[in-house]
Amino acid sequence: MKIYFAGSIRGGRDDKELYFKIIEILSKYGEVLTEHVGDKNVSHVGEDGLNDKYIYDRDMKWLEQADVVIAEVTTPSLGVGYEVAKAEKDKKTLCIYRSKKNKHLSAMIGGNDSIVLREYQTLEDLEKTFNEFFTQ
Ligand code: 6IA
Repeated sequence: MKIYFAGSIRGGRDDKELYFKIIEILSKYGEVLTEHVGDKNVSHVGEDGLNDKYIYDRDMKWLEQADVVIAEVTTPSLGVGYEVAKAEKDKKTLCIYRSKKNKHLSAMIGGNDSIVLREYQTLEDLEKTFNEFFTQ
């Protein structure tokens, strides 16, 4: 099982430690192709020394290879939105988010029947969500 995990990079790195923990949980279900998303050393400017064309080509290749795509969409990110739009065409796609006061999820995700959308607050919630998602 190849898993593409998407999370904000230039959209903001507030949740990078959470992404790391999510990737740890996801690793129980398969190979996470995008471990750098949870790398604490990757700042909002991205991965050191890699140019945008290299990153785009590499990530699109991984996205094609992936069996499932899981996106953490609490922090709005153009890149994550783009990846979800590509993935939903032909892959099982799960978007996870934490609802926050005065922050509303994009209707392009919230109103999208092509993806599975699950709200969560704790990692225990996520464990259950992933269990369901991977056993369906
Ligand atoms: O728009 P964002 O940067 O927030 O998009 C984040 C999403 O796009 C993630 O799910 C990644 O898979 C992908 N992505 C975007 N930028 C990068 C990146 N470095 N490194 C790895 N994945 C990325 C950015 C640029 C760097 C050369 C300074």
